[in-house]
Amino acid sequence: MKIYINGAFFEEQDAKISVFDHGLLYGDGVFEGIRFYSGRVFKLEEHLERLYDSAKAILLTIPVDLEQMRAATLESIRQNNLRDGYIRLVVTRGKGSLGLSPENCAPAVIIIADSIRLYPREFYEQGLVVATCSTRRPSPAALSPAVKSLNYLNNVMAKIEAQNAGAAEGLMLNEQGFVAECTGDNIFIIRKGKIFTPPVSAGALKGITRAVIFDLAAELGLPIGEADLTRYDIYTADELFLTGTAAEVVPAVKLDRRTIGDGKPGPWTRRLMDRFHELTQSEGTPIYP
Ligand code: PXG
Repeated sequence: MKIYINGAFFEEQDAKISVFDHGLLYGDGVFEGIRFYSGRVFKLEEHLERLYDSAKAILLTIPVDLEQMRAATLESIRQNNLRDGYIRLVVTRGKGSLGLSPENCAPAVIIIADSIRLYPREFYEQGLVVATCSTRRPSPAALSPAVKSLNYLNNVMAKIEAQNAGAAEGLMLNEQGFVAECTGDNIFIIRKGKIFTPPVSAGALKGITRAVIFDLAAELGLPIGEADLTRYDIYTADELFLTGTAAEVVPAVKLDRRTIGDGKPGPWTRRLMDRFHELTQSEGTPIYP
């Protein structure tokens, strides 16, 4: 595997960053996870835009411009001869001194292009089991949930909680007790022919896959909107599904031992999954000329 660090490619065993990197010391940095399908990168521009927006929000100057980042991303996939997989873009505050201040740091850009370990097929056919975590999403006053930062400890704790509860995913609430999202995925319910998802102000990441669902709902004539949701709204929904770059669109059939709808992936969820799959196979930025 060839990994990009600051303009050069390294074999995995030589792809190293400093122990003084503030990404390691403080989780100070931002990242993106991007998928590519059949030789095309899905929603590349949206991911790049979010990366630069996240960096701007934390006063991190990415040392390459967006065009160079796009070129380096595509080159990372080509260097590894991949047509289907996952790319992780990471920008850390870089090597500095011990101490929180980033003033002497030199930001580092890391690009890892890899094949992807997919969720088991039965998750898509039978639906996931979800459990509510006691770990809450941090308040937007602490750190905007729109920033995709390297600080994922909160999500990691929630993921462990979900696994300990025997669930594949964990539902995270915000400080007010409204639904925010899952540990690495956005959440949607369908009730009486309408789709709802929490607003970013409730602690949800502005997911790229989430935005695709808004487009697909419009295309299918399915009314969609943002709403503050409680666990009750999920327990009593007709359908439930999660979205994320890694998970794509995945149905969920249980939350906290309550069966959602009839306990099977719902008809609208299936249509959205099918259309999403078609989109991933028909659009995207070409990797190879
Ligand atoms: N919420 C959070 C907190 C995320 O990290 C999403 C929602 C979905 O957003 P996109 O843009 O991908 O539709 C994410 C992103 C993992 C993993 O291992 C998942 C993400 C990030 C890092 C790791 O499952 N998802």
